[in-house]
Amino acid sequence: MFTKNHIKLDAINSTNEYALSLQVTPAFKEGLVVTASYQSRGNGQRGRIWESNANENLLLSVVIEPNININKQSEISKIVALSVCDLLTDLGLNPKIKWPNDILVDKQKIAGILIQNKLKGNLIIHSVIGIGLNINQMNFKKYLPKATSLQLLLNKEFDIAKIQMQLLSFLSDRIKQFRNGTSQEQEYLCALFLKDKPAAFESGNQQFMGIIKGVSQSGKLLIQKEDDSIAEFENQQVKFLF
Ligand code: BT5
Repeated sequence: MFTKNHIKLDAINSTNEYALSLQVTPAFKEGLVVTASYQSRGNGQRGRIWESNANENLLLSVVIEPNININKQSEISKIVALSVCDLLTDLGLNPKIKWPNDILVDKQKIAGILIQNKLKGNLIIHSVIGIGLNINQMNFKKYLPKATSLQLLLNKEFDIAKIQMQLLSFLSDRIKQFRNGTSQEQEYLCALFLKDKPAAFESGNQQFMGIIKGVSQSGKLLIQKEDDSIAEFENQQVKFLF
């Protein structure tokens, strides 16, 4: 799926932005892969920035044509997160998905995902899936959660192009499974960070204890509160205190 149409850039503001800028061209179609050795302003969620040393990490955007209703958009982020977990598990790590879009190993962030959808009515016709995966970088700023990389965890240097190929292969497998109707919900729940564990959260300046039970169809985080009621949270409405 991601084999024919690959644009390799040395430096760019953001691979997602670059892919989106191709919307007016025939290149913007399912299978397009854009990678860069360096991003001058990599995008995170909501104006946040993804920082990465040049030539040390994977900075990747791919385009797919989901043709699914917008109310199913969280399905896309689930399969993308699972594909990153597939790669990390294959390398012998034990990754977790911190809802909605962080991939953690040992409570440290090794990858971030940014999905930007293009709609026609209620239909997602294109998704630009951006993945930043820390591979060989050894020093990071003090983020919360703390950042880590494959090399920090596994004490060896990795071939970025090879990791990229493996990740794209896991991602296309996950997309195929999704399209043939195979449920990946159980695997997602198993990989969900803090699922079924009492933990502290904050919402609207109030701290509370709760237990993550899952993610709703519409992508909201489901937390069981101390009175056993289940509360639903949108992205940004709840903070993990760990
Ligand atoms: C994300 O946002 O985690 C999504 C990051 C997606 C980056 C990829 S790179 C290729 C593609 N092209 C783009 O322009 N973007 C995508 P968010 O959850 O908002 O997390 C951003 C936060 O993570 C920052 O505010 C920092 O606190 C932290 N951070 C920044 N760089 C990091 C890194 N390399 N490793 C770990 N944490 C980092």
